[in-house]
Amino acid sequence: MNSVSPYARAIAIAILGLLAACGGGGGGGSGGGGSSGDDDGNPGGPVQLAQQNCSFSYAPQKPSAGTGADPLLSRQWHLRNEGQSGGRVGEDVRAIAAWSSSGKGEGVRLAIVDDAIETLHEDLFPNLAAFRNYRPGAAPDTHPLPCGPDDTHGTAVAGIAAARDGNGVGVAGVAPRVALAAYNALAVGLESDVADALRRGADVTGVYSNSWGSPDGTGALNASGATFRNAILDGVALARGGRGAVYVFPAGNGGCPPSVAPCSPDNSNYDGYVNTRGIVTACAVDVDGQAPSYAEPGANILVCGMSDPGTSSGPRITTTGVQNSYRFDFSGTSASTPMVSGVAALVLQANPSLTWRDVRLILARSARRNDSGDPGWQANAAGLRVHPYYGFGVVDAEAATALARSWSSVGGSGSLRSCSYARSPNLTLHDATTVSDAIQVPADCTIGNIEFVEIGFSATHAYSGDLRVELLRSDPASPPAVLADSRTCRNDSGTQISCGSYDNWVFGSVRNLDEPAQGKWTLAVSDTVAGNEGTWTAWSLTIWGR
Ligand SMILES: [Ca+2]
Ligand SMILES: [Ca+2]
Ligand SMILES: [Ca+2]
Repeated sequence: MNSVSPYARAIAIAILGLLAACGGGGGGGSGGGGSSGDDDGNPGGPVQLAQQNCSFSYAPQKPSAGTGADPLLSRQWHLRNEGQSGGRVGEDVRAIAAWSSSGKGEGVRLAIVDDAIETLHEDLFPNLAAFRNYRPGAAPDTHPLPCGPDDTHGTAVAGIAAARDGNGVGVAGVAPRVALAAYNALAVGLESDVADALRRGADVTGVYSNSWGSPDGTGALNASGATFRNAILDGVALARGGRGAVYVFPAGNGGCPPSVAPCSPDNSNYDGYVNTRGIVTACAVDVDGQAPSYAEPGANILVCGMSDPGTSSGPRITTTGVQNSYRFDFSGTSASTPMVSGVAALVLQANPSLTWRDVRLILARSARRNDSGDPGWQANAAGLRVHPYYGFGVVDAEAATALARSWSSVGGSGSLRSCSYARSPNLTLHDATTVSDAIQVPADCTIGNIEFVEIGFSATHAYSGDLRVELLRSDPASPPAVLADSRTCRNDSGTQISCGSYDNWVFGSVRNLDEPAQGKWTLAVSDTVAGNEGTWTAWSLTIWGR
């Protein structure tokens, strides 16, 4: 069993802040961590509660769905921003516009993979289709209910994607009639629990929304395990009868606000979960359409949702809270990720025949260019504008569902092609110098439309944080992709730590979307910090597309 715990659990802690020990129920048995079969909870059956040693208690009753307007809908500026919370009118994900023209997610299943989710919440239960509890001591078919006030993250995430609309209470999710699956996979923090949840119900699940990742804000590389990556690759290849599931992950909250010094900035590509091929990596923008103070750049970032600015002022996100409550303070890329997931569900409702690759392309091509005057926006060789913090922009549910209805499928995993190359330059990395090495992709790589690029990188170095790594294309010309930047890595106490080792570290990039593969690809590596040198031993380039 791969030990996932430092990553999965700390992710939830770091991105959301509040995943503290919940007591784990009684006895610490292992009954809830199994991965046997498809024994998802059945919302139609009797309510089974397994709360032990918890400060929260629940009535074993199922809330009924009422009718009427959602009283907090007007506070959900992220669905339709009319300036009600300040900021720029129109900085939103166009969800309400999409509902009237397309639908609300009916017929699509969306799974939330998180900590405990209050499945008996009045605004979640009406959409509940399945649930599973991975908490020790809890039988697998009991509701994954929060145990105490530190256990609030999953409930907030679930409401953003999938709270019921038109039921006379609370809020509305981005896809408010989607079928919700609630998986409490971070209860223990085992990668095997996460992988189980990411495979669960795969025959009928369109979207898996994940608001967790590696520990944030250290600047260090954190690898994912093969158990995780295989779950993703199997899911895109095999789920939904071979059309594949859409896996959405957050870019992370490990950026550096100007007020923080010293700071160890993350790049989203240092997180081996969220830079995995096959997933949609979601960034966040604030009510003004600008990057929050916690934003991480990353060549792997595809599209953004809305969230808070990361400062004390500025609106946050309104969603469901624990103990049948509502909250107005949810934040980070944990909030923007379920918005992107909700839009993906609306896209699948608009056209259920779409594959996971189609959905990625539709989200990117229909995204809205926020913060449009920012010089970070640059056109790639296919003419698509892309930004290091925003990917292709903010998801636009109305434009995405419209594009989905007329989309011709590019196929699923079975028709995805790749070309792969490797080099062993063995170049010395001296201080204050840049060395580069090129791969000439020949014409026999016939990929005309790139969908994803993986760059493997190996170097021996006394302090890997000294290195800046950039991927360059000159023919055809494309803006450079910064894969890693020089930084000092630190732990939570501010003590300098290792940034990790580049032992075939795989960076991901979407920045070359729709470009042809053929041509010259150059990797440039700089050591920008005095002291500590090393050797660039090897690199590889794998181009995926059609
Ligand atoms: Ca509601
Ligand atoms: Ca991060
Ligand atoms: Ca150095």
